[in-house]
Amino acid sequence: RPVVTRPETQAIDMNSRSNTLADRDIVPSDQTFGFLGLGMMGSTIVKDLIYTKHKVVVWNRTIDKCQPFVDAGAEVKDTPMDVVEAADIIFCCVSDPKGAKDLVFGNCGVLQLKDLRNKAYVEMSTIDPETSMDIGEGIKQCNGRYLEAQIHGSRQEAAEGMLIILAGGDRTVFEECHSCFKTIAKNTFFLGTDVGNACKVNLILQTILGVSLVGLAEALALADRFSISLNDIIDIFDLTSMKSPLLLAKGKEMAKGDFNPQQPLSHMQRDLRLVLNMAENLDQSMPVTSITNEVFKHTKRLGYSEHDSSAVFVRSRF
Ligand code: NA7
Repeated sequence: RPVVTRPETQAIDMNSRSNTLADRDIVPSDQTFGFLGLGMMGSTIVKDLIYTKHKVVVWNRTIDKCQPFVDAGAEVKDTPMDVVEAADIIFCCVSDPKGAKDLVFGNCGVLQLKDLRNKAYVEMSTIDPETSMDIGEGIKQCNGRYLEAQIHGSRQEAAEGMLIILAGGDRTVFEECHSCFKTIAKNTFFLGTDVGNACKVNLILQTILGVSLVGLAEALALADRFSISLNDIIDIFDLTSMKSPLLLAKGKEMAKGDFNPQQPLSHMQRDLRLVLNMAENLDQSMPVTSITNEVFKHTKRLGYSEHDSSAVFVRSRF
């Protein structure tokens, strides 16, 4: 088993701005936006929302992470429930379905407020359709409005304001989030009022990504066994009709052994697990995705959870 160094945690640069923001001509909504979860994605999004003059109230489980946002003008609250009390529209962006549910149904969670009239809840954490429906139902039972707004894209794309938003649920909330979505995303899709559809679309896109990465890793590992230069393979790949910006970038990372987490491997494996659960419920056979999931699971066991998904190459080289 190789000795694996954890990737360095990158501090959020509060002064960096995506070049795209200047051209977007954003008129901030005058509503107050709550934000639960200041991980890499949440931080990047909130930083840009503050920059575009949105009123923001934040909370994060590890409270220290809130300070730079308070310094930049946001208000901080002690619990998710307090954020809901102080805001009109509340975004949530945490690691997984369990975390997303805890924040809504748990102690000091969103539903402790009981009456969510005039409040809207927007789930940005990557979750499965069932979790989204449960959250949506809980919010509606307390008279609140619910939108799932899945964010598709890497941390780099978030930093450049180039995410894609896949939304479903309450259309009025979607419209009221317009200036926020315009700040953080290059495209925004409303996929209908049925809660769950946006989660399905996001996970389907993640399936394409996961399977492609494992294929790329195996092919490059074979080249490596033949002592063929990986850079030559990538240069030739770039000339073919198979090339894509993402596969080229990931191929270069694999060749360099640079697994700085743009999309952490643990998130990729979580997504594949959610995809396989969805498929199981439908008796849909997904043999390639199942094997892809096993490959990512094994790479996680080797110590690469927090590295980029491209670290799957390390396992392929064994
Ligand atoms: P990160 O950088 O790993 O951050 C994860 C965030 O989720 C971070 O704020 C965590 O709080 C928070 N978290 C995780 N579990 C919980 C629970 N149980 N309760 C409360 N808060 C929790 O992930 P990213 O920002 O890159 O990604 C976030 C989502 O966006 C993810 O679903 C992606 O697929 C899209 P902490 O700071 O550790 O206290």
